[in-house]
Amino acid sequence: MTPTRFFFRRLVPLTSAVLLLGGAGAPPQPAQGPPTAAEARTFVAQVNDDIKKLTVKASTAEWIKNTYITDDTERMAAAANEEMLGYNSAAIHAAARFSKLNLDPDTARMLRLLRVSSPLAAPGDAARRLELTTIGARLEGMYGKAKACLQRKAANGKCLDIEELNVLFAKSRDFDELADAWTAWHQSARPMRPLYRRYVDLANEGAKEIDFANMGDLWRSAYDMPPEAFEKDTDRLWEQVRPLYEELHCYVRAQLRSTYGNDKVPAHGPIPAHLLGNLWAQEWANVYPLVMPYKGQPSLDVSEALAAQKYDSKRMVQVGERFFTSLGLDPLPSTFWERSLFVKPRDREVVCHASAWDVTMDNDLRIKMCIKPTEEDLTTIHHELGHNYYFHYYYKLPALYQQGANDGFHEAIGDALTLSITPQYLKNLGLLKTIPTDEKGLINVQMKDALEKVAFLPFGKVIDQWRWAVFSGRITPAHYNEAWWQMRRKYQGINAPVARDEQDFDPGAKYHIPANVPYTRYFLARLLQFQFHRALCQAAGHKGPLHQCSVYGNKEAGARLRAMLAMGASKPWPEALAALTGQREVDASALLEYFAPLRTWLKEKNRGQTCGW
Ligand code: X8Z
Ligand code: ZN
Repeated sequence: MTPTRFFFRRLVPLTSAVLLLGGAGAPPQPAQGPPTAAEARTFVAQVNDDIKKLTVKASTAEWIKNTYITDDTERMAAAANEEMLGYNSAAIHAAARFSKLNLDPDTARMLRLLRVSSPLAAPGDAARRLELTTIGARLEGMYGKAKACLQRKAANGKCLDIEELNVLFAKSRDFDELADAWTAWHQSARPMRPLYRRYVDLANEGAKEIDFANMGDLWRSAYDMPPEAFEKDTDRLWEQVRPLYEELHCYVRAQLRSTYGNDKVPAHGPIPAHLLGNLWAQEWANVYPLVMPYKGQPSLDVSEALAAQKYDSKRMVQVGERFFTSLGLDPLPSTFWERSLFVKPRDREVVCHASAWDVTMDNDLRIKMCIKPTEEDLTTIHHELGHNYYFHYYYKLPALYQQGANDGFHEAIGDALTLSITPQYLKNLGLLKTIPTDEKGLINVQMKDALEKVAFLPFGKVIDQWRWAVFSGRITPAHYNEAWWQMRRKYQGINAPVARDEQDFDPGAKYHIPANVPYTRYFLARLLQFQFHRALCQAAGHKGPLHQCSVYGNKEAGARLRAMLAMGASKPWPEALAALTGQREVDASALLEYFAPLRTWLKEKNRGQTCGW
């Protein structure tokens, strides 16, 4: 994802939405004489139209590039993004004329959104702008095409793509095989280093031209509060959940020690990053079999059932859609089924990293994903459909409002629903045979959930801790990799499995860095989704512990959700949050409530251990 997309309504991973510019190229010219509120309203209306046209153009080029990576499609995407970003900065400058006026709330809000809605700002100079978008398209293409060529003799020079690597990381328990695969994948990011450095310089130049200190300052300004306050808030949230993460880390490290040996996993230090069942150590559910609290309990292995029952990708997406329609939300349009990409094509390179789109900003919903019959992919399908349902319920709003309340909201919708995928629900689908009924079974389920949700929290924070410091110049190119691992150690308590140096560019091995997708959104979403879940459960009249609630089939919960989705970005996010939950702040209380049983259990298990690293 290149920057552009962000705007684009695309995906979302990106930002979502929209912005930018109009096809024709230039924003409306100022009227004669002093600016007026009426002129500002006309200006905003025109900008919304222009943005829609330019976004559709860029989004179309992006879709084609993402589903068919070639030099040509990269060039087309770079050109469309260049045009969009050029309009964007021109419109931001033109809008400065209205800054002292007393404007109606919608006009004022849309002018604020205009400044911050694109996660990429580009220089006013067209050649430098094209250089920036060309590098952006190239970086994402490099990630999409990357392969990990294994070095161990036993591997026979085999090269794996990202899908094959994910399978290896999910299943392998061979320390050396994992280290080899980890090293090979990270090797593929090395050539991105000089490109990324230039990308940062050009993007910062663009951000400064629209009066931000740097790109990080621009990103942090998109939350309806001063950027410094937002940064503080993310620290506050991390401190709320850090104790739970440290308990989980402590227990998992001890279990990995018994699997891999005391010589491989330290008693007190960071965990080697390749042992957590995931290439980036971001979610750890794949090591559940190694850390399962109680043996002899019902199996929670949904992947096995999906494969055994020969679920194909379409059927998996239908399972996801059914969750949304069970809440009374609309079925997906027929074009979704015709235009989406569900399966990795055999004859061309694509960006397999999952994303959701509304390419023509007209309910043209799609997902792009290389689906495999695994539980992880079933969860990701719900995640992506959450984006699509947001698009669906706000696509009639002005372009500048076609975004999530903030980008964390966009990421949290589908995830909130997956919190209702309880063992009982899976049993009804025929994907689990028996379900846990007692306290031991409950702790097993909570452990599996925590490996996905809690383990992710520091990862969700660290990516942009690094990027914010890179954009501000606090981390210089000479220390890109060293700083990366310092932060990974500090927040996640993990270490690189093999020696690293400044030839390496390990940040580039994670999609969102070459694709320039801001990442704090996922950190926020991990907390917001529990707040949404708690509110939906209340709406559904659920009584009892939060972790036992499923809102599947509940129309009241669906109506509440739909009302928030339909707001798009038309109101500051605390109002959207209040509309659904009654709260005006993001906080970890719902997540902590959900995991209360596991936390008590972990404390007991870790008693006597020295936790931390
Ligand atoms: O990138 C994604 C989605 C697309 S917005 C598949 N996620 C993050 C990641 O994979 O790193 C979802 C969870 C975190
Ligand atoms: Zn997403």
